[in-house]
Amino acid sequence: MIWRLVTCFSLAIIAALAGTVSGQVDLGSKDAADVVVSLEPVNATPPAPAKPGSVLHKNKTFVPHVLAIPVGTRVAFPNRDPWFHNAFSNYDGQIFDIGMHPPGTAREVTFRRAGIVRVFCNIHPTMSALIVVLPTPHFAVTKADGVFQIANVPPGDYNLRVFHERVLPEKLQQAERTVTVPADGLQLPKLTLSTAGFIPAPHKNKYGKDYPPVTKDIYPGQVP
Ligand SMILES: [Cu+2]
Repeated sequence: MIWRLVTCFSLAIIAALAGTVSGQVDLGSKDAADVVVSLEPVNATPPAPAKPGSVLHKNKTFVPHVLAIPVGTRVAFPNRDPWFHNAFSNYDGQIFDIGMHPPGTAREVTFRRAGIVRVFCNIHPTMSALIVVLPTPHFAVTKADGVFQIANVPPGDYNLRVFHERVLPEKLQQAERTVTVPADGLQLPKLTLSTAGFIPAPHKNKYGKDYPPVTKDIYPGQVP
């Protein structure tokens, strides 16, 4: 009982010593959504992830388009459409393929390596998502106004990193910096990123081939 009280007291102290890190990203346009801002502890091992994540298949769209998770997180792919979907990644963040995925069911994948996982559907070429797997539980994804808040950050030194799919890797690297977070949190100066030089490129299907010119939805009972 005493130990339980001591533990509760210790957790209360840790919570009291954790602050909110907030700021805003400027992408040079009205839409500054889907920028992932993360704080990686310089000298501490981050705790294991707790909550599973999810990426829906809905209206032939992955929702959300950008999901940020700590390493080791399980992500479900529930299919909320009346036709089959698929989710796969052939990129080096983590290679996976959940196969033909019927309506009303969910498949799960655990992401065990930090990196950017580019997710596509092998049936619908317009579908894409990004799963940003981070070596830290301290992160946020911006909304359209670019504002972000990372709550419950313990005081200490952190590497601040950013990711956005239309910002070139060298520019993302230039935006990295070390920040010291005090016990009462930190308001960061505006982070300005540029999408200049980005050229969108069509992706291949899971066999590394171009998608067929006409894609057909596959309903339960149909032979793919
Ligand atoms: Cu699909």
